[in-house]
Amino acid sequence: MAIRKDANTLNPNERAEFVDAILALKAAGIYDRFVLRHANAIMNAIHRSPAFLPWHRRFIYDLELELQRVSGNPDLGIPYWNWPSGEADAAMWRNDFLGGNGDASGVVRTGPFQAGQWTVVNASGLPSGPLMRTFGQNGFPTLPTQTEIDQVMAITPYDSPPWNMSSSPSFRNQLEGWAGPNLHNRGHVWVGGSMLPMTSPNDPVFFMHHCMVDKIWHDWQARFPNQDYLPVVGGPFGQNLTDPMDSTPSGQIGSRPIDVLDSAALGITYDDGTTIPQPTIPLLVVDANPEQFSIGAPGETDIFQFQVAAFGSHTAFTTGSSDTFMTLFGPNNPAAQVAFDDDGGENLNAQITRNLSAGTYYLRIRLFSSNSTGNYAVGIRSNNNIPTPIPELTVDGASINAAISTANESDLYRLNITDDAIYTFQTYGTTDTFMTLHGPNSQIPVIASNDDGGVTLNARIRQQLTAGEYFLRIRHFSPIGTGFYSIHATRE
Ligand SMILES: [Cu+2]
Repeated sequence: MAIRKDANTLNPNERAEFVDAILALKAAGIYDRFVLRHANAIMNAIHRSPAFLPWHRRFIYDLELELQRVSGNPDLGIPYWNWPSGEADAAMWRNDFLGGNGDASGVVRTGPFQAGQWTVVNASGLPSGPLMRTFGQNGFPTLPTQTEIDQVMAITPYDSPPWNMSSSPSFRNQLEGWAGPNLHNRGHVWVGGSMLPMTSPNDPVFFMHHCMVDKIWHDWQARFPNQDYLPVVGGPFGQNLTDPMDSTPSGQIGSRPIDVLDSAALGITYDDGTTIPQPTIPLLVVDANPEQFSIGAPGETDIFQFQVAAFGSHTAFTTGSSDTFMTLFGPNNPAAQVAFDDDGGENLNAQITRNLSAGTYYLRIRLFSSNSTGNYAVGIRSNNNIPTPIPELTVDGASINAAISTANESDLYRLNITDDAIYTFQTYGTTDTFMTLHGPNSQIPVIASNDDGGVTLNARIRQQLTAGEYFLRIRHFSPIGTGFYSIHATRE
């Protein structure tokens, strides 16, 4: 659990622990890999765009995990540079912490990162001289004030078209500094020197600066729990909620905005006790009358949950005159996107029909335009009153050949277990299958799950089971993947 503190309030031991951990990562070559990850990312993919905040949240979080590892302290958090708490005279610029401003030619000659002890790297990773700082000399003589931070904290929505430096109204754009009082950009420019180019993580203050940016976003999320990351869809590739954020080799699975929206889930806390309260999510009852809700503020998203008791076709829909946009997540995972829709229902209403396994699902509803407000009604209906027969997989019997034929599909199998014994369930073929085992006598409780325990990318679960009815669910590891597989069950 990272505990992130105001950098200007750390005690000498905490300052030494942070500095030693940074120096250890530098000596191991790990620190410079972070510099290159930032320097070699595409400028406009990670700045001047919605992914600015989630990309940098992920970036500093990954460094924090490395700091925790080398220090042996699982609670070590990156300190945040609380801009209003002091300028060149602030405690963080002391000689036992970051060192201070550069000399007349900008060279840092004090503290642990001074010339001769710390060498910066260029975008190719080659040594390129000492750390440089020129406090307040590049057009911004002062740092952001609390009043200016509060002013940006009041802005909604998260972001808006055209999703760039001209977006307005946009919390992201003002926090980044292309509009409004200028928070993030100003910090880089105020420090100057090594903090100006894309290699700016060369100066360890970069991580404290972005920790402050991240804290402001975190506080804003707590203040506006119904304001979601935007765009969900429709923005440039790399900027939408479930896009990979960076097309360079450093941007891989796990680096989507949706993966980092909840900093509490990443184990991050702030010393002033700000945590994001978990709102209670209204429950929609399947086959009940649609319920009325409204989007009262531009950019707002309403979140609902509903329970599917048994596998079958279900339709989530809205009615009314608003142009709604709907995204469905689950089962049992509010971040696992199943489908989204804009105008699949009556007129401009959203509607999603899918075969759903048993479990809890989450529905997020917003208006297509992030600038409008309006009323709508939402409902969930089950389409098959006749239960769909679930294919039975016979232990030590024939394999069943099947396919994941569309994105997000999952196949369900029934197992009739008559003896207490160890059983093995396994897929075969070239598809990267993912398997979950549920039961006994219910499709909901998860007993085991597996991705690649079988041959190559196949899934395999070996489990002791008592007599009863069990269910196996097979999906593709990737939410958009499809392919053929066969499934087989054996008993030991
Ligand atoms: Cu950056």
